[in-house]
Amino acid sequence: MEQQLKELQTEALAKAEAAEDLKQLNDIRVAYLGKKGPITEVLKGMGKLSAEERPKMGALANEVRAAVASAIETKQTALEQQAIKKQLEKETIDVTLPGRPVKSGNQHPLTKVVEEIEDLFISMGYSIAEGPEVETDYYNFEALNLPKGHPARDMQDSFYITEDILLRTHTSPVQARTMEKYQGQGPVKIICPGKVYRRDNDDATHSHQFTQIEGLVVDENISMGDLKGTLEVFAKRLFGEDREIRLRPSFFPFTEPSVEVDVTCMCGGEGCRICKHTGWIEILGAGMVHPNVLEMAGFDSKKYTGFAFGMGPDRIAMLKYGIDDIRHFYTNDVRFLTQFAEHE
Ligand code: FA5
Repeated sequence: MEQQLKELQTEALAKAEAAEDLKQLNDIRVAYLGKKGPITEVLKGMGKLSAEERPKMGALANEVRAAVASAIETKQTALEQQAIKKQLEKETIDVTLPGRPVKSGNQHPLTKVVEEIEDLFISMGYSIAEGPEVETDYYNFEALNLPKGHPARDMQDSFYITEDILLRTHTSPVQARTMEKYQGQGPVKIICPGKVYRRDNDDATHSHQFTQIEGLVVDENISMGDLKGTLEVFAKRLFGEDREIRLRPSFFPFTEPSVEVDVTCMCGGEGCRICKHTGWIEILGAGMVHPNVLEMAGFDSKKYTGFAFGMGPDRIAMLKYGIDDIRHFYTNDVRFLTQFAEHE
């Protein structure tokens, strides 16, 4: 029996040592130390031993169990450490590898142009005002000297929500709202950028939704000369020092006199497809604030005068970047948009 136990020990230790993974090792543990294992089997024969030998064999059996258990435990620790090492090796980070570039978006060309125009006017002392895109008929038309039924309403085909509420057709209602807030006290010097909506048929230069930037200055002694000087600075800073502007008589019910403002084309005045061979490109509408508009907003039109202008940054961006179709701004093709990334 002693011989059998020692052989079992040698055999179990060798197998434990040779185990390649934790599963094999556990199988060995179950096989040798389990209730139905060979050591228990050997001990079943103890009954045949003399009273002297029995405790000796019992002690030996315990020693063998302890030796096998200890060998298995040692091997288990070794296998576990090996597994951790393998895992760590697999997860090693090579800090010398070059990083993968992160694809980041970029500013929309229209946002760029709007922000550039905003910065330009802020540098001239203007502040920014905002108003709602869903507007009342009163602010969009009536407060701008365009009562119901006025034929000039036809100049701006509108999306009505109810009889009195519509999507604003221009940023001019912010003029009226801002003047009201000032309660008849000048000076007012603001620009208001924002989205506007018209029932225009979409084509290369018209969109049913587009951007406008309104400008308004109200103070004592404001003249047409101030308007012209301001727009000249604006055009030269935005398009280049070599550009000129010209004012053509026009009509808006909320300004008197009214003008349309053209800037010399990038062709240098020789004439090209973009300026339709005239050498000039229209960029905005403007004029002296109509006395009726001043009065409706609570300003004394004998004391105060003002000028206002409204430009379309979509068309300005088209000119600045040489874009031939306004619809590119709204279809948002990534190939088009990424051309305006800062680093390019
Ligand atoms: C107006 O909207 C006036 N409120 C401007 C104004 C303000 C005049 C203050 C006087 C005083 P107009 O309808 O011309 O004016 O539009 C102004 C600019 O918006 C145009 O010069 C053009 O650049 C742009 N615009 C007009 N319709 C469209 C359209 N469908 N798509 C893109 N841009 C447009």
